[in-house]
Parts: sequence; structure tokens; C-alpha cells
Amino acid sequence: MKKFPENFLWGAAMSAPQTEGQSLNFGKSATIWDYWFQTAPEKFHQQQGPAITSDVYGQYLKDCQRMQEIGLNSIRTSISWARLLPDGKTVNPQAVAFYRQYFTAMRDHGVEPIINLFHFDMPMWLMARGGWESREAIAAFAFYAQTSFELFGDLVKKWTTFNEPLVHVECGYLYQYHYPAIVDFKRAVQVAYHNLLAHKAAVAKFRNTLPSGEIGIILNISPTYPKSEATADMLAARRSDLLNTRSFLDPAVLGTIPDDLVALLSENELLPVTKPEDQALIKDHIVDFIGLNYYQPRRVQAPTAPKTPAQMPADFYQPYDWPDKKINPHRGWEIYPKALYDVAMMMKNDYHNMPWYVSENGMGVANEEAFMADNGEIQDDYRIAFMKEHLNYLHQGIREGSNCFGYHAWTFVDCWSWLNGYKNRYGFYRLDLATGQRSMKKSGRWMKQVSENNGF
Ligand code: BGP
Repeated sequence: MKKFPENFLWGAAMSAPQTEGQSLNFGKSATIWDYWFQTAPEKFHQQQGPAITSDVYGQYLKDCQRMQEIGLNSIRTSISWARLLPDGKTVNPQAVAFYRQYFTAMRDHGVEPIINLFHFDMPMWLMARGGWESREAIAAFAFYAQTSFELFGDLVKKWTTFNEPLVHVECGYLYQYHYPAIVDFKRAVQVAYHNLLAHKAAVAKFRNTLPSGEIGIILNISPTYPKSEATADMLAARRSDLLNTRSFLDPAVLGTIPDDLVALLSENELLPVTKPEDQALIKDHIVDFIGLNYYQPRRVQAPTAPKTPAQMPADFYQPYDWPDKKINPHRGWEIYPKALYDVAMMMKNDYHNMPWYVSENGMGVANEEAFMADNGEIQDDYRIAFMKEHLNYLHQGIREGSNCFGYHAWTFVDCWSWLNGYKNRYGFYRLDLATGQRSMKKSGRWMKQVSENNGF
């Protein structure tokens, strides 16, 4: 039996925009997702927009029982900024009542809430003023963070500021998967920089408001592996690592931005506009813990025709198609569990063994009905195998001293996924889209055993 450390968090991750539903009701204002769906529904898989979710708003009480039923002792979800502060200033009392009841119900069922503030859901009123490109967004976010800490700080001890800031930066400003779907590397860097300052400003508010709580940030981690040890491939890997990993991890944990990242941006005329006072903000306000979402590694090689100045990240490094790779055919993502061991060692060796947890890891599968047994249960043995393999490597990392305190699967109940709608399912519970009913999958039963044994 592989045992995990005492009080290990076994849980699942969710987000407000992917699960709540009632996207324009009960006082919530529009986010970029509501707006984008209204204006370009054809972009969304089967035209499934942000209103078609698992309706946690209506089902949260029963859902908290379901969390307990499969042995989860923690859940990460987010608050919807546009629900709590529909115009950015005025608190929506219906949102306060909902979140207080929801977080209380989690606690009543032995589930520790870890609450995140921003999961890709920029309120439309702020987007209309420039979104994260505008410095105004930093103060607006700090106000939202402060309001949340004051309203829910008695129920929530662990907080996070952002989920995967780099994902909404690159999807919104490079690759056109999120609104405003712009392609502009320099603007992307500016947006990332403002996210970093907003994160720091929120941590600063937190220290004054909830000094006994803990705060972190959730980052997507795709460890970079070079094609070869040739200098050009190694340089490409280093650049990928700087842009995709160190850009947020270093300032969050060490209070610094890597010098070679600054040099790289500078050489390519990509440096953001800054103010002198930013330096102190970046240096201070170190997090208490880190959440790392891991799905797939990044394999890179030297770009064939590098451009200077760089117009896109591909001018620094290009994807390399590793011949040995195992793929999840539904999502097209490589499955490489050993990366979790490498990540564990990176946290131990490069980030002075800061406490961290796996804040998302999971396998999205299309048409899961094909795996339904006669009794209606989805036999998702592939998901169990996926999680076991990852947990094996995580366990090895912990045994070698990495300070990992939990594992959260993505996700609890099948949920809505941005442009992919309900194509790929990830949950421990199946969602019947037509009725909203949930039914436990085999992986849910498995998770209960893992959590009860604190290992497997
Ligand atoms: C992460 C996001 C989640 C979730 C997950 C699965 O990047 O934090 O919100 O969506 O990926 O990915 P997808 O839904 O795109 O298959």
C-alpha cells in the first residue's frame, strides 16, 4: 500500500463559470463568456454556452453530500466576480447568501473549501474598459479580493487568487480560444504582467484581512523536455520554461522575475509598461502555497526559422513530436505521469520546498456512454489507471521529500468546458445533460477507497 502524508487532501477542482449555471440570473452580470456566446455561438461545441452547466447553484446541497459520499475531504471552486459584484462596486446579497450556504454545506460534510477568485471569467463591464490590459483592473481585482475575504473569511481558510493566469493570457491574446481572441504577443505580455500585479495586490490585502489564513496561486505546469541535448534545443527548452513556468512561479514564490526572462523580452521588444512602485509589490507578498495543474508535458525543439523580434512564442521554441508519446485521443494531450515526479523535485529543489498540491489532474473522455454497464455505472477504468499512474510518481516525489499536501482531480461532476462544451467528460460523477441528474462512476467508488485508506 502506498500511503500518503497525514491530513493529505483528497479532492476535486471545479470553477464557478463551469458549474454554477444561472449565468445571467440572481443578480449576476455578464462575463466575457456570456457575451461571446451571445455574439458568436457557432464557436462553441454544439452551441453549448455558459448557461448549460451542472447547475450547482440549484444543486449545491446534494452535491456536498455527493462529495462526502466519494470520500472527498476538500474541493476547490471559485467565486464568480460578476455574481458577487455585478457592477464592480455593489455587493449582490443573493450571491453572498448563495456562497455562504454553499461553503457552509461543504464544511458540514467534512469538505474543506479552497476558494479561488479568478477562473478565466472576466466581468464584461471591466472588459469594456480594457480588461486586464488596463491597469484599472488591478485595483478592481484587489477590491473584489478584499470584499471576498471579508464576506467569507470565517468559512474559508485557504484561498487562491488566479487559476492558470497564463492560459487565459495565451488563449485570449495569442491563440483565440478565449475572448477577446486577439493575436498580439506584446499585449499578451502586458496582460500577464497586470495579472501578476493583481495577484500581488490581492495577497497584500489578504495579509491585513485574514492574517491566520493561507493564500496561494494556481498555475498550469507543463514541464518542458528538449528534443535533444544540442545547445539550440536546450536553449529552446530554457526559453519555454522561462515563459511558461518561471514567469509566474518565480515572482509568486521567490519575489523575483528571472533576469534572463527580462532580457529575452527586452531583446524582442516585448517588455510591458511598468511603474517604479511595481518592484516592491513583486518582491513582497510571497504566497503560502502553490497549486499546480498538470495535464501534459511540453516537448520542444529549436525553432526552424526564428524571427527577431519574436511575433509568437513559436519563434522561441517549437513543439516536438516525441515518437514514444502516449496520447489521450479524446483531448489530444500526451499522457506522461513521470512529469509529476519531476515537478515534485522542482518544487523541492528550486522553490525551497514550498508547500504545494496538485490542484488539477485528469482525463477528458468523449462519449463515455460507451463504457456504461447494465446498472448504468460508467466503467472508467482508463481514468482510474491514469490517476494511479500519476499518483505513483507523486508518491515517489513525496517520499523523496517534496512538500506536497494534496491531490485534486479535475473534476467532481462532468462540467462545461469553454469552447469544448460537454464534449470531454472528466467527472467522478456522470452528468445527464438532459435531466441534470448525477450518477457515480466507477472512479468515484475508487476515490472513496483511496481517501479512506489515505493511499492505494
Ligand atoms: C484547465 C482549466 C479547467 C478545465 C481543464 C480541462 O486548464 O483550469 O477549467 O477546463 O483545464 O481542460 P478542458 O476543459 O479544456 O478539456
